[in-house]
Amino acid sequence: MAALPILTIGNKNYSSWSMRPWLALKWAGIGFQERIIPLGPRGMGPNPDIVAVSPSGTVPVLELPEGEKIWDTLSICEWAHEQAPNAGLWPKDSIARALARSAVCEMHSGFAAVRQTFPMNLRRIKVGHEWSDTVQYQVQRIDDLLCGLKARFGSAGSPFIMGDRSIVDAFYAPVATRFRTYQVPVSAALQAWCDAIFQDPDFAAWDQAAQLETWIIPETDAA
Ligand SMILES: N[C@@H](CCC(=O)N[C@@H](CS)C(=O)NCC(=O)O)C(=O)O
Repeated sequence: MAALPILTIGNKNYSSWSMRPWLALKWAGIGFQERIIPLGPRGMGPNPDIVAVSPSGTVPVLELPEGEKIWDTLSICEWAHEQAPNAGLWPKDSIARALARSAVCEMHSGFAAVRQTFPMNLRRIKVGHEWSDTVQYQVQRIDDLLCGLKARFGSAGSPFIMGDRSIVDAFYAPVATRFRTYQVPVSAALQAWCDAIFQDPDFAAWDQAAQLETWIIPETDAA
């Protein structure tokens, strides 16, 4: 059997960047092995176990059988699309694809307030969490962005943003879990998309594994 690429990820409970390419690879039907390196508390400095396998010192990183390493979430998703161009990770229409990429890049380089105030923590439900106007503005932006794309480019029979399960869904799936964890109210349309993510079998497998992990980052659990 041909050697498989190895995706190194952080704890499934906490590592939002790791979840994204893991979903994209699953959705594209690309076989891979998985290696988990538990993340330490924030501010601890470079993790030597991650530095040993990842040029950027961050996870996720995908190591191809010939030894090449792809060390960024979006690059791994792009590689997955190139391996399986008919899987629907990007839409076929060029305008739809350009706007889908814009949404993905907006998450890749933005929404810092949402990410900081709502650290991903799949095992947790926190009632009474508070957030700033800036965070609320970003929550509304995410709601408008995803629902607007779905209204324009979604398909009637599918709950996903661009019709097929795409890199947009993969990039925003961790946000759906943040809204669940911190009980953030969203529009009915966005909630329907969040519920579709939670019911997706690949997401559910990740979530279940996260629930069973025993590593704990106390700082994130206390946030
Ligand atoms: N821009 C990077 C960000 C990846 C990232 O920040 N990963 C975090 C975990 S979610 C990490 O590896 N942190 C290093 C550490 O916790 O030691 C990407 O898109 O892959």
